[in-house]
Amino acid sequence: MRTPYIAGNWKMNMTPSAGKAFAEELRAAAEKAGADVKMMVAPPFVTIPAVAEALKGSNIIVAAQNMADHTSGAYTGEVAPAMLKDLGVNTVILGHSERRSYYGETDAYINGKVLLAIKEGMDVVLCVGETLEEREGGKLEEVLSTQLSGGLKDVKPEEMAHITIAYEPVWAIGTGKTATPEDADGAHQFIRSFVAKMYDSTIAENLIIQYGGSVNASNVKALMAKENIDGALVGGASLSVEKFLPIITFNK
Ligand code: G2H
Repeated sequence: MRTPYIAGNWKMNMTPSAGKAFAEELRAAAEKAGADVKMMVAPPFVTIPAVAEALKGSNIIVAAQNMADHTSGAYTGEVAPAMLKDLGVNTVILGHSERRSYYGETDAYINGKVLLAIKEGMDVVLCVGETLEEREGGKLEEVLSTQLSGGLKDVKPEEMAHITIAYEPVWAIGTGKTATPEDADGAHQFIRSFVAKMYDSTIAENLIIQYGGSVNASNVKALMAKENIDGALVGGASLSVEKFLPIITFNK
């Protein structure tokens, strides 16, 4: 049985004060509703301390949206794993398509961060997904295979318990277009079978695969009903409690 894992990726939204107020409201609403899923929010770096403080002692995980590929030193503008861990942050999203497309992150670069996060004892949400052009060109499986084998290179079988995969078709991100539950499930099934080939069937069966791309209150149930969809990485709809609460309570 895979525990549903619902995450809110705030992207470049929420100042520290807005994030604190939001986190307090979300915590109260989730507790009142008896939300029964693994929950995570990923604020921007500067908003993390305020949110971590507001969520202290709750069952909502605070994650980072990115991380440096080095532990310390002359890397202007970067944030090291130890800095995150000092704030109680032990989870990091890596390889989001916005990082890949706007900031040129390659599979090899992302892999360096994945390996560093694991070495530092952190959990990783590794994002993969194809563009519309790639999907229409019949390249879905090729793209996913490349991103998975590249991103997970040298990750040992026993470390896979620290990895969550988020499948985010680029064409569905922030566009209001969602992959149909069938399309998403097909991609998730491919990811699971690829991981079974890279590792083994037990690791693949235990792997949590989140879907991301315009998830909202109206489509979450149909997506989560699919066999291979174990959670959601939610962007836009994670920015208001009114929109996020129905997602984290989809199973109530
Ligand atoms: C995909 C997702 C969250 P949105 O990027 O990572 O964002 O739900 O706004 O499409």
